[in-house]
Amino acid sequence: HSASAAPTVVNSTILVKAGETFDGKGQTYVANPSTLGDGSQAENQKPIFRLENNATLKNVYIGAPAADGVHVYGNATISNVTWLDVGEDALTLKSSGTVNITGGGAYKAYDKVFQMNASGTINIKNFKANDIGKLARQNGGTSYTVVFTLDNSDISDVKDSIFRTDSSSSSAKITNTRYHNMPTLFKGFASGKTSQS
Ligand code: DGU
Ligand code: CA
Ligand code: CA
Ligand code: CA
Repeated sequence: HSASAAPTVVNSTILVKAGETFDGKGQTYVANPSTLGDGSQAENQKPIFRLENNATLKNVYIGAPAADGVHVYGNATISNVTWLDVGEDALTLKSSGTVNITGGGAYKAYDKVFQMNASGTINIKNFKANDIGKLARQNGGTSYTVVFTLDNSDISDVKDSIFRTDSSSSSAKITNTRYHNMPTLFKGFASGKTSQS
């Protein structure tokens, strides 16, 4: 992963409207720490991008500080988006939908990369992650259903797990993925709700 020259400093959240596409064309975006957040573990930071239903975000690098990354309301397509240094977290599903993440990667996430705060599906494919706490986490203590999938990816130096939930109805499937230095793939899932091949 490498990024282009001078980053664009984002002072207020960039809105990608329903059905629209934001193509960063390889540009790097960072948060203004005094308006969006400093990318620490403090909660309630603002996102750099807010995606409405069926929006697409592509060809974007998110540098430091990354504040609260990307917030998604409904379905979204995330294509070739790389978080060079994840902030509080990288992407949050804020209202139910399916998030398809293809290509790109996430690095230096003290805790979570993808945060599922609503029911739905997250499909992660052709992705790289290194030096992270968890790849995806359903919001702690919630019982709605989340479907997690990971395919053809490369995940390394993980502190906790790839997928974590507290919900007995959530499920996770990992296929064709390489790992290095990771304690466990799945945490909190009911028996029969996970698979790996
Ligand atoms: O439980 O809801 O970490 O969206 C406390 C909060 C916490 C969320 C989550 C997030 O789980 O703020 O960043
Ligand atoms: Ca959080
Ligand atoms: Ca970080
Ligand atoms: Ca967050």
